Amino acid sequence: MEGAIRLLWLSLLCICSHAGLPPGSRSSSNATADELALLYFKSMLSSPSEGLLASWNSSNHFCTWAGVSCSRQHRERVVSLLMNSFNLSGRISPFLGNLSFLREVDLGGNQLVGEIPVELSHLTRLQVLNLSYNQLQGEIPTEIGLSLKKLVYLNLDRNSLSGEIPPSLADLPLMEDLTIVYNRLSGEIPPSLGNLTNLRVLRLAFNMLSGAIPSSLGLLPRLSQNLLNGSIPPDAFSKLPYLQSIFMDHNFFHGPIPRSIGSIPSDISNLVNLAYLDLSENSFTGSLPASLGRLKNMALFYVFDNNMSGSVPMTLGNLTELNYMGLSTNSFVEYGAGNVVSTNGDIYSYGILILEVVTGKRPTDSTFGQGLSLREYVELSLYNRTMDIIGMRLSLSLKNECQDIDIFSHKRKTDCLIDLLKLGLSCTEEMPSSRMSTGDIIKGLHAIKGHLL
Ligand SMILES: *[C@@H]1O[C@H](CO)[C@@H](O)[C@H](O)[C@H]1NC(C)=O
Ligand SMILES: *[C@@H]1O[C@H](CO)[C@@H](O)[C@H](O)[C@H]1NC(C)=O
Ligand SMILES: *[C@@H]1O[C@H](CO)[C@@H](O)[C@H](O)[C@H]1NC(C)=O
Ligand SMILES: *[C@@H]1O[C@H](CO)[C@@H](O)[C@H](O)[C@H]1NC(C)=O
Ligand SMILES: *[C@@H]1O[C@H](CO)[C@@H](O)[C@H](O)[C@H]1NC(C)=O
Ligand SMILES: *[C@@H]1O[C@H](CO)[C@@H](O)[C@H](O)[C@H]1NC(C)=O
Ligand SMILES: *[C@@H]1O[C@H](CO)[C@@H](O)[C@H](O)[C@H]1NC(C)=O
Ligand SMILES: *[C@@H]1O[C@H](CO)[C@@H](O)[C@H](O)[C@H]1NC(C)=O
Ligand SMILES: *[C@@H]1O[C@H](CO)[C@@H](O)[C@H](O)[C@H]1NC(C)=O
Ligand SMILES: CC(=O)N[C@H]1CO[C@H](CO)[C@@H](O)[C@@H]1O
Repeated sequence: MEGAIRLLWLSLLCICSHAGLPPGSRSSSNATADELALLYFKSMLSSPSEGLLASWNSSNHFCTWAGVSCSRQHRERVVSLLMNSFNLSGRISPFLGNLSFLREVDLGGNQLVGEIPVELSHLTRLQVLNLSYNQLQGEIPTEIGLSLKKLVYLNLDRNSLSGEIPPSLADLPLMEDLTIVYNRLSGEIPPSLGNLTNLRVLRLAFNMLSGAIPSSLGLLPRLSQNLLNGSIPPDAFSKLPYLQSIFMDHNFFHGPIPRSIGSIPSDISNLVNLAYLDLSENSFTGSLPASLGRLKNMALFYVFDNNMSGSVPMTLGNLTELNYMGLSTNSFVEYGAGNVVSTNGDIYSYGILILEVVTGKRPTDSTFGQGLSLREYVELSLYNRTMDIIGMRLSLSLKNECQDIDIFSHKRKTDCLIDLLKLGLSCTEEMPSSRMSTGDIIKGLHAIKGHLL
């Protein structure tokens, strides 16, 4: 019965729409243009037992309707429509495009179907558009890029959008966050996206994108799990001062890691914000650039499952924020124990790296005559000569701090260094099976960091 009434009601809506009057509106001379547009917008939606849409009725001013906010200066003009997770189903009405003062539209997390109406491109004041987590289909209207010049945030995540990424999206100079993960986009990434110099987040993973990466593309954050292949252009990451994460894992990228990932002019420090660099499970070759050591904020660095070689640069020891590092399944030269390649070797290298960073010595250091290895040196001196084995640089900074900071903090730091050395020792056990697992290393590092804070 209810279904039948709904059907009748819907067909009535259609008739009304054709007549130019939205359902439930007062006589059009009374309703403002924005109220009418909202009523048209509502007429194409439904929500279980009306839900939050129940408040969209004529006994309340439309500026008080759930999700609607109006401008303070222009009283009858709607500036934001925040209806995330309102349980809305139905389609997005083209009349939404009449709400020309809108700055923010969030319809994410509903069950909307149909296409993105091209009329949204009339919303020239729009800064935020969130249509993610719906079931929208069709192409991304090119007009969005041509007209919405103020757009800063565009999220179309988890829909069923198809076609290519419109190159016009590169004409949105203020864009900071562009997310179109989990759709059915195909074709290549438009080279022009490299012009979005304010872009912090570009997420295009889980689509059907293909082709090589255009050399003009200045950044490639979070490009994980696309069907992308090609080598990364040498200057790929050079001009993106705000870039925080690069996820390019699970693709078909090959060739050397671009030098520009780590090439930061000492004063400008291009990628100084980079915290996550995941290049794992590709086919990268070549060695790790020493300049990676300049990415001071790096917390995660994964290059496992590639085909890289050479030695792991000492400079990685400069990455004081680094909590996660994955180097396994490459052909890196190991220090000390021959050149056996294995996942355990990865842990060994990491352990040696820890010992190197803390002691400030290399395994080849002349201190280790008579067959004494770096590991043995640390093992022998760990408890009674800690300050001797802690490297010059670290120990200087500890001593300096000792002068102005309380002694407990100094002791805590020394204890942490001892813990770190123990971790290094455990990772460099002769028998691979006695070495720590990656999980335990991470736990250990977290515990150490916890002590320091
Ligand atoms: C419609 O407008 C007229 C005058 O323009 C006013 O008298 C009347 O109260 C309004 N009706 C409603 C429902 O706002
Ligand atoms: C109109 O909205 C108000 C506020 O949410 C609500 O209390 C009232 O029941 C609604 N009226 C109708 C006819 O749905
Ligand atoms: C959405 O629907 C679910 C189940 O139908 C309900 O639990 C939830 O409260 C609804 N949310 C809103 C915002 O109406
Ligand atoms: C409102 O939107 C409809 C549908 O896009 C359009 O036909 C109409 O011209 C618009 N009205 C105004 C005043 O912009
Ligand atoms: C956009 O919508 C998604 C899905 O509901 C939500 O997770 C996300 O936080 C929203 N973005 C913003 C900026 O509110
Ligand atoms: C980037 O912008 C400049 C100037 O706006 C333009 O000349 C150039 O063609 C654009 N690059 C791409 C790849 O679209
Ligand atoms: C890795 O590199 C070696 C030597 O360059 C080559 O023979 C091998 O096929 C490569 N493996 C993969 C998986 O690319
Ligand atoms: C980074 O580490 C290397 C080798 O450990 C060292 O020579 C260099 O001075 C360090 N750079 C900075 C900026 O700390
Ligand atoms: C203290 O260091 C000496 C070498 O200087 C070493 O022989 C001795 O075993 C160490 N003691 C402990 C308890 O590790
Ligand atoms: C593995 C893969 O997808 N390879 C493709 C890389 O791109 C070239 C040209 O675009 C294709 O020919 C390959 O098949």
